[in-house]
Amino acid sequence: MTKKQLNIGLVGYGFMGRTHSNAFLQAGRFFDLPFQPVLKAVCARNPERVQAFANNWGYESAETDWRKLIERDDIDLIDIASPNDTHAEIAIAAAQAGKMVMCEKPLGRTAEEARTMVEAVEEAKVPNAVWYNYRRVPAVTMLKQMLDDGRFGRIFHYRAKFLQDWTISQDLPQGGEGLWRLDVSVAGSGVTGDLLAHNIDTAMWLNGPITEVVAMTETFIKERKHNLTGEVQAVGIDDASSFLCRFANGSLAMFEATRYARGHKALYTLEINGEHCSAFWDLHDLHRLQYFDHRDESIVRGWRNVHITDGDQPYMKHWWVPGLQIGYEHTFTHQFADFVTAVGEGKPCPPTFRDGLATDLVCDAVLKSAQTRQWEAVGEA
Ligand code: SOE
Repeated sequence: MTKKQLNIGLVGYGFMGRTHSNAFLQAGRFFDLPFQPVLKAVCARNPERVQAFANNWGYESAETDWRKLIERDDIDLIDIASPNDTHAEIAIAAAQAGKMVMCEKPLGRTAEEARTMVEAVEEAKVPNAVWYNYRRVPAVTMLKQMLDDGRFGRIFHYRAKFLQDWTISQDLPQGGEGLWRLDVSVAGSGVTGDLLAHNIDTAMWLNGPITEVVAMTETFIKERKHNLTGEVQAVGIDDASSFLCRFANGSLAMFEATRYARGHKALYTLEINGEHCSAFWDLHDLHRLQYFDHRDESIVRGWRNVHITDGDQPYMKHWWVPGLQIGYEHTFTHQFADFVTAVGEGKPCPPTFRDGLATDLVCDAVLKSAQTRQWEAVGEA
């Protein structure tokens, strides 16, 4: 029997447009989905380049105006992979047109913006999700299962960081394609919304809500030439952002993100310490979970280095044979496969827009605390 189609309209063809397109192509090949994903159209402003992207990835058509994409009757799902300042307008229009919506992180540039997006998808009752892909690294998903099983007992500490080094040069301009992450009017914030948001999303998924934060941020390079105006302009983003916080479950945490950690390209690590167990995970070694269980027999007690490639570990039965690894791109495939499966079952697929709002609320509290130099409460999603 041929499956009903799920017709996708992608907005944006940068790095994230590629990760999402790859997921759309792979998900139905490796997972038994209730619908057949179809790459119906891709939309971006430059007509030649959007057509070239469509040809390369197999999109049936190309558009240059996202409003026209949303008006099309043959599109079921709008996927937003364009810069942060476009998320809200596109998502709200898509929801109002009755389309399912998936959106790159962070959901909004601010929690206020994110809330308008939540209201739109919830009012329209359309399936929605935010691409916080790191939840779907098999080792991270397995850690979630182990925590939910209660193995760790009471949780005392959580620790996470995300370090990069690509903005250290004073000569790097801000703004425009590829560099909009440095332009605060487009991005909303710097590493807080771009990197810490990943840490926060995973942390709240694993360990529950964050209730209050105290933070510090720094902008190391205060002025950069703007690619669009050609003028040297003040830099409004945070280059580094660190915070302490409390979770609702009583545990304490430390988070740190920067783009000024020479030698680190995408060093996302997390650690959780509970009454019985601890675990540590590192994106640069993403298929491994370091795990310690104090209840092990004392003479052999120690850190286990678990290689997550076996069929009974999350997602792995869909891939190769035990022992063979998968990578970064698979996290997007997992998220899309889960999303399509949930649509088939009429269930939400976390992280939903409301979960994305919860992360934006923590980001807002972090940025506020860095200004006030006080503890700040996190608002309710
Ligand atoms: C920034 O360099 C970036 O590409 C983020 O925008 C992504 O969300 C992160 O996964 C990798 O780093």
